[in-house]
Amino acid sequence: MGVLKDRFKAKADEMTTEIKSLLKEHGTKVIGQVQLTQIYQGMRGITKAPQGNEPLPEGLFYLMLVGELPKESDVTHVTETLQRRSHVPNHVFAAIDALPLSTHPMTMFVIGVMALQTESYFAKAYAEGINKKDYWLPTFDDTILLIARLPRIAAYIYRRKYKNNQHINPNGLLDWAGNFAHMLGYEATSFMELMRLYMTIHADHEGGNVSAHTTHLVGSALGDPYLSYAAGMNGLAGPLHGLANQEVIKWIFEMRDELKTELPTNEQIGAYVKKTLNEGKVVPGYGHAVLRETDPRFTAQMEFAKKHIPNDPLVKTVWNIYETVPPILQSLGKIKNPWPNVDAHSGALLVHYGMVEYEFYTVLFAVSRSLGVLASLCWDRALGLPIERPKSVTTDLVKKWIEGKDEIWGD
Ligand code: NMX
Ligand code: MLT
Repeated sequence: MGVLKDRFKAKADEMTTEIKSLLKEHGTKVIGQVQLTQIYQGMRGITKAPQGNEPLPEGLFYLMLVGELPKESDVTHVTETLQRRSHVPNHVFAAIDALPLSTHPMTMFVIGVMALQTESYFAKAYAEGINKKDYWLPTFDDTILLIARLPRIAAYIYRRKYKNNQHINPNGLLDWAGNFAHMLGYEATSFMELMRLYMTIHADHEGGNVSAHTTHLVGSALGDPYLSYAAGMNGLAGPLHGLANQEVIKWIFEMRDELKTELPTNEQIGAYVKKTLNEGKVVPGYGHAVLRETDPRFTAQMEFAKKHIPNDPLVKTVWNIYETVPPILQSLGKIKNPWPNVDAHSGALLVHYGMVEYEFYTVLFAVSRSLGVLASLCWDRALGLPIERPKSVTTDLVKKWIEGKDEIWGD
């Protein structure tokens, strides 16, 4: 872990100095205006983060921690660091085993993470009175251990719930995502490649999405990485966020059942979309709070499918839905982004390789998301970011402010 930790520390020190000097010189500069609609619409559009790219997930993790593209040896170093720390204590499995098999996999997953919280270095160090300038150190150690262990917990849940409790030992020679595929029970090279892509593209999406923001928020109260990540994953389990990936496949399967065809025509899809909307439901996998175009992660998966499985009927249906849905959503006149998001494509790829248990899909998203939200948490601690506490006002106060009778935006 030494090299990664040293490089992270060096970067964090540099950034701390830079931020201090920025604040000293420009601390009172106004960076933008907040409109009333933004407050009522979830505080979006206020911050932006740079985009990443698409290497092995370990490489992306290195990039998010160190801020530089890794060399091959750096990626290998991260892989080996994670491999050496993947042991999960038995009480975590016992906690999962205590739940009925009918429990949703995301509930099992978050309970598994919470059971693992017994291992938190940060919680122990805080109880022993750690100096605040050193918070980042046990946060970093927790982060590495948690990321190393999550695939094992997730695979345990999958094999327990869907494969008669027949578990598969880790393969210490494989990379993080490849080993995850192996423990899930999928040995095909193409599935391992899919897992590497999947784990990379779901890792991060700015800091404002529900799971990242929740992890940051809970971490801002100095919740350790286990508490913070588990909270974030409870956010991911919402159907408008990460659970949308299961909803997409469920929706397509229901459509195929109702229409009694494996490959519905665009006309049939259009009629089914209108029926969904008339029933007051959302079309899962479409729309986004921030993006205003086809999600590049959808396109990355489409490219993967074009290369590996272009004739799969479910994949073709996903592409036909892509042709059909946007004009219908657009015609409603209220949807800001009628294009598909990351969740519109992922399930069809998994089904192709035999992973048909769609209730499990959000757990895959969660394992990947650990890379982004935990790298961010290391940065939060290294920069000494404060507790988050947005001002909260009533609609009565807003009305008085509009009438000029109250001042609500002061300190
Ligand atoms: N189907 C039907 N209605 C929609 C959809 C959709 N796919 N997307 C947005 N709308 C509605 C939305 O419910 C709202 O209706 P109303 O005014 O009646 O409340 C209206 O259009 C305006 O919403 P927007 O401002 O365009 O979208 P918002 O930023 O509020 O929501 C999502 C973004 C992603 C929550 C929304 O597009 C949605 O519910 N999509 C379906 C669920 C989904 O795919 N979520 C996954 C997002 C990606 N992820 O992984 O997290
Ligand atoms: C995500 O990856 O978290 C989704 O795109 C949702 C978002 O960014 O709000």
